[in-house]
Amino acid sequence: MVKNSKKAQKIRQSFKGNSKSGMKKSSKKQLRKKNSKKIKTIIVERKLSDEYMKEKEGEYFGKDAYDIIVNRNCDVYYFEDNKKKTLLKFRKKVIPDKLCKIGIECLKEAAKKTHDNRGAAAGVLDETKLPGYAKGNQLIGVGKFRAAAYKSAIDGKIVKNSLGNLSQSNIIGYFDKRDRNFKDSPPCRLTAFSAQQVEKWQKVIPLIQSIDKQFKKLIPKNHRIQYSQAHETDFVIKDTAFSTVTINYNWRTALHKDAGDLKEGFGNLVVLEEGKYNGGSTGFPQFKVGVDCRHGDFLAMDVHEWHCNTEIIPVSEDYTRLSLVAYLREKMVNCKGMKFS
Ligand SMILES: O=C(O)CCC(=O)C(=O)O
Ligand SMILES: [Fe+2]
Repeated sequence: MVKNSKKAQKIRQSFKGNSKSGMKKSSKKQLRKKNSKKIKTIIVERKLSDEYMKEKEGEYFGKDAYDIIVNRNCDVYYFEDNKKKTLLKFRKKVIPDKLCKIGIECLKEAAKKTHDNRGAAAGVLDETKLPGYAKGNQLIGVGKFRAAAYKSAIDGKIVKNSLGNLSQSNIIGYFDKRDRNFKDSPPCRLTAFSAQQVEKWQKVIPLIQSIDKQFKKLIPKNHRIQYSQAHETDFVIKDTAFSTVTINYNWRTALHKDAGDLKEGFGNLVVLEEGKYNGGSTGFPQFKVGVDCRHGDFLAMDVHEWHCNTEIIPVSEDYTRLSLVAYLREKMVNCKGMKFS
């Protein structure tokens, strides 16, 4: 009988080894667990020209602009000049929940504060989105998403002040520019949040260290370069490779590349959530790939490639999408030897 023959035994064994349906429930579970940790590799290509992308700077891209919006662990690469380049690495739920909660608690209000300096990311200039002080005044040197100055309607004076649409985007940590409101402001300094809300700033540092840990693990080469440059000065967040963290509240970015950060560095994005919303995926439309980065997830991304967000669609009445981008400001190195106290 086939049942007891050696051949049948062999068949049964190979069935056990290769087929999921031949497995016991517990080993099926183990496999699922293993697979969920598995890192998917995706190879992408530049599908749209650089000229086209430049033309679209400051404009929004919907989810139909992407072939894929990933929501599981993956590494995304492309080949250029015979080299394999990393576009992004994405890891689900790697930031401890306790630190995420502290992040929301300490940073939500600060991120809500509007600023006019996010350039293309804040979208094409729109009269209704301009800062109050510029409304009703004649703008000078008007570009697609920035004006160079404005003429005061009260006294006719020209105020040189680069401005764009308001956005709920702020920075914490250190900054490598003087404060335009203070004559004697030093070239490198603490940001307003870190200088004025010391307790919250201190509480949030373990979260920033946790972001750094992921950065080091996933993109070690760039981390090494960025870390050593960051530690050339005192303007560095503890033992991390970061000088600064951008915090965005429920804000959809338009097509942009980040500026002011170290070219050899990498962008490190974490999202913290409250309530429910859909969308808000972070995408690279030139490569037609996006990422649905959610609460506690970590996304290492090449912020020097064009990126933007899909629309954020509220589900619950109140919701929070707080995104944190940790990086090193490149001019910080010019403040070698300077003390910030
Ligand atoms: O919130 C995001 O997903 C992206 C944020 C971003 O690109 C930025 O702040 O420069
Ligand atoms: Fe960005």
